[in-house]
Formats: sequence, C-alpha cells, structure tokens
Amino acid sequence: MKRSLKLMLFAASWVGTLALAQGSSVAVEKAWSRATAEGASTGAAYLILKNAGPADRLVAASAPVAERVKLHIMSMEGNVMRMRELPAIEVPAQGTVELKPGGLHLMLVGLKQPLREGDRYLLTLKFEKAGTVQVPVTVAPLGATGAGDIHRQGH
Ligand SMILES: [Cu+2]
Repeated sequence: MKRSLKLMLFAASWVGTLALAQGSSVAVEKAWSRATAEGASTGAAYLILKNAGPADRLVAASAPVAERVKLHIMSMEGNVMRMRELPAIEVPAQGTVELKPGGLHLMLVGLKQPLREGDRYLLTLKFEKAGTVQVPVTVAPLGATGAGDIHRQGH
C-alpha cells in the first residue's frame, strides 16, 4: 500500500513538468536539481530530452537562479572526474538524451541563492531548430542521485 502510493505520487509529480515548445519536436521531462549547501556558488540541473523530430542541438540555457547556465559533461580521465564545457548537446533524430549526475548536465554558475529542497525554478533551453523551451525544475534533497529522490511537497 505504501509502495503503490509512492509510485502514484511519483507519476503524478511529472505531469506539471512536461514542456513542448510551440511547433517543437523536443520534449523536456523530469527536470531536477540537487539542493545546494549554504554558500555554494554552483549547482547543476538534470533532465531528459526526447526528440520526436529531426536531429537538433541544445545550444544554450539560462535560469533566474544563476548568473550563467553552461552545458557541461563529466567524464573519468584516469582516476579523476573532470568536467568540461560543451558548445552544444546533440539531440539525435527520434532520440533521447539524458542529463544526469556523472555525465551530461547543466551547470548553474554564480548561484544567486541556495537551491532548497522543494523549490522550483524556471529553466529556459534554446535549441537550434526547436527554439526556446521553458521547463520548471524541481529541487531534490541534498545527496539526491536521481529524479526519483524528489519528495512531494503537496502541490
Ligand atoms: Cu559542471
């Protein structure tokens, strides 16, 4: 009983986070950020891009909570995790791209305020073909590893 309720709430929690740009073929799902510690100057956002149309590229992003949002990728170089900035994130035709911890992500640089669990902010994504897509991002607890760690806030 407890488990099925949790699953239901999880499913319901994404209804409000689907975004489809006008005439666009790229949908954004499950956008989330991890809560940040007090005084942190950076954060990250993760999401899933689903492309129902021709190949596209995510070329820019912005959010009111940060001075800049950069397209980043994390990868292992020897024993060291490194991040580097990408000029764009390719979204293949009819393809799905997942931005997640340890891989592709959106880097929030110059955080204007700590991200607190349960907060929501609006992320703007710019695609080469699909244009501008805005999607609400939900802040998951500190230490969250995936969108499934978001706790429902009762709205
Ligand atoms: Cu980064």
